[in-house]
Amino acid sequence: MRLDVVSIFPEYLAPLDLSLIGKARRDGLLDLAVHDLRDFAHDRHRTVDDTPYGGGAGMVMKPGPWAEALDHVVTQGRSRDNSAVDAVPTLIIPGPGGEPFTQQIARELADEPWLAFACGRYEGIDERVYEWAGERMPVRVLSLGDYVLNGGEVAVLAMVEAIARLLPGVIGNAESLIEESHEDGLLEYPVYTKPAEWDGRAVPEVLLGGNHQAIAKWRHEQRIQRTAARRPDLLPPAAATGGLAELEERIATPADAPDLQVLTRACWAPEFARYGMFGAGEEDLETVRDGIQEWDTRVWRKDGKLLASLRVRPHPEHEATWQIGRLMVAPYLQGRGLGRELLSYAESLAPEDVRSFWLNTGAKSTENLRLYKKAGYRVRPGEGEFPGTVDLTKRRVAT
Ligand code: JD8
Repeated sequence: MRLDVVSIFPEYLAPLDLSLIGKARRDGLLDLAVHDLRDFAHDRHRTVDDTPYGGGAGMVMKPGPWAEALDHVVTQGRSRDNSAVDAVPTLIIPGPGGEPFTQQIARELADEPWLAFACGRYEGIDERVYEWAGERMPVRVLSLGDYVLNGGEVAVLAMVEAIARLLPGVIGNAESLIEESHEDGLLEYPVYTKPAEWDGRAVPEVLLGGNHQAIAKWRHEQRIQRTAARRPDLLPPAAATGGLAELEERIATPADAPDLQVLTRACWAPEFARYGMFGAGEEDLETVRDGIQEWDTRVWRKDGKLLASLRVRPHPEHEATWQIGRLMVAPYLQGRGLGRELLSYAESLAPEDVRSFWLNTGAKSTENLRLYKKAGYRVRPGEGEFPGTVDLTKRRVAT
């Protein structure tokens, strides 16, 4: 990735020579150039600012030097090897009034081959520079947060670090990128290291037990609790306020098949990790559509996003038996009781003549098995409907 930064304080960007970003530059993963705006002001005092039209405090940055500096960035960037003759950077102009910079935007910009950053100072840059640049390259005005800085440099330092660390090879083990705050909408879990006892304070027992499933479950719950406590705004409505009632329920149609396929794969991924087989997650779109035809399939959405689903039907081989399947909750919503709600709702859809309920799940799907047993289901002896699975049944209690 090529990065260009223009500032009247180029030394402000010196921290980008350090640490992982500095190493990425030395390893050729990042081609970063910093330009001094004053090099493009040709009067004796290399003036880059002047008084604001309409009066008021402070000074405004002149358009001329900016246009010349950005022209230079484009020309110099195009002169680099294997650069297209008409290549242009995406220009990022930090400003307190800009679109909030987020992890999502960092991910988007990390896919760009060339970024340029314009660091303003004083009261800001003459507005005509934004228009001029917008006629030549994509321009995004981004804000670091709802507070006022003296210039764009600090914002550029933060944005470059947030973007560059997502580039392949910059962070040692990319694995660690997955469970970070804001990566999947949840804050990170608490971390501990030796000694196990410090200042009379112990490390949580579960972390010392080596049971990776239990550790994963504890960490996921910690992330939910922290997010609910510190950033409830990050939690989707259902999680924040509770329950399916917050979501729009509909009977699924073939149009839901693509989203259902995605949700199924997301929910079956852990199964894949356990069994090395994807089960339902391998279904192609046609099979998903057939499923929607053959079963009464329900979907729950919020702002159009598919967050949960289930399907039910009279069991084709067992008399007066209600078959329940594909109880699915979006991974980042799991652990909040929605699965329990889906199960009881699936049972409530059973016609009067049903006398028992039928489920199937992975023989090693501990969370699912715990949920179903808690709801009164018993595992039927022997292998279930599919290899590596078990069937569970429960007698219907007359209500
Ligand atoms: C660029 C000039 C200073 C801002 C008069 C103070 C970003 N989250 C953020 N807060 N502040 C900035 C930011 C501030 C800047 C410039 C970014 C260029 N200033 C101005 C308007 C009020 N002074 C920012 N990203």
